[in-house]
Amino acid sequence: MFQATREQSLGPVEEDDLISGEHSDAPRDLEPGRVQGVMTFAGHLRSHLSLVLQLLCLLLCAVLLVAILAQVSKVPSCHQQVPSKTQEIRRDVMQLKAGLANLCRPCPWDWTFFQGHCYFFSKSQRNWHDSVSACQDVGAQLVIVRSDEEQFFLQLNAKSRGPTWMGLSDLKKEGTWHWVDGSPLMLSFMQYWNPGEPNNHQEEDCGEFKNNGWNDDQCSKDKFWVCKRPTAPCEAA
Ligand code: MAN
Ligand code: CA
Repeated sequence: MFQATREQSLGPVEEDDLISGEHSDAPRDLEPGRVQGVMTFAGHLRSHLSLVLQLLCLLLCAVLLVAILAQVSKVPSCHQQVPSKTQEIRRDVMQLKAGLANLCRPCPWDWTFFQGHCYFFSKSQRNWHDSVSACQDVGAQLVIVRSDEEQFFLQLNAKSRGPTWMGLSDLKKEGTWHWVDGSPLMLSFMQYWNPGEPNNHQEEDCGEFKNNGWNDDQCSKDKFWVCKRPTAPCEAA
């Protein structure tokens, strides 16, 4: 219907003209690509060349756009990298802390932990004064007994090792016993002397763990010794 209407108003129009919407008054025989009113392949190509070129151009633009987008997505963004680096560092710090916590001990190697303190039981023997110095050299004291539990723990260890010096003497005044920190021996601890001790037999001014209790002996004798020091807790920074 539409075609018929146009043919009537505009005169005979080639089918291609109707499709392309073009209509020229130039003689048909002069148009290149048109032989005896029939459009050849070259003619088709020529008439659609600009459309093909436009499509090619569009395609090229699309390819270029995709290529640019692909490149841009590969470039690391500052906003993405900084937090990921920070997270990496945080993770490393957490791992190091966990490793440190595993290594962390309340007492040094070769020391024994008991009720919040560290104890060093010597393997060699020294006189009482050298034992006091040995403990001071490692930031400790020749042991001062503060509780019944501690006494039991120390006595048991000394019994298995042999006679062991403690930080107790009456060097300043015969018969008045003091610990190495200057504090007096409490009456409640007198129960730990072995039966008949302290007897000051041949001038005995230094205290030791011997068998099941305490004894006074000559300070010049070489014996094992026990050092005591506070624990060194690992700081959780
Ligand atoms: C015995 C007792 C003790 C004394 C020691 C000294 O065991 O006489 O009182 O201290 O010998 O070796
Ligand atoms: Ca004695």
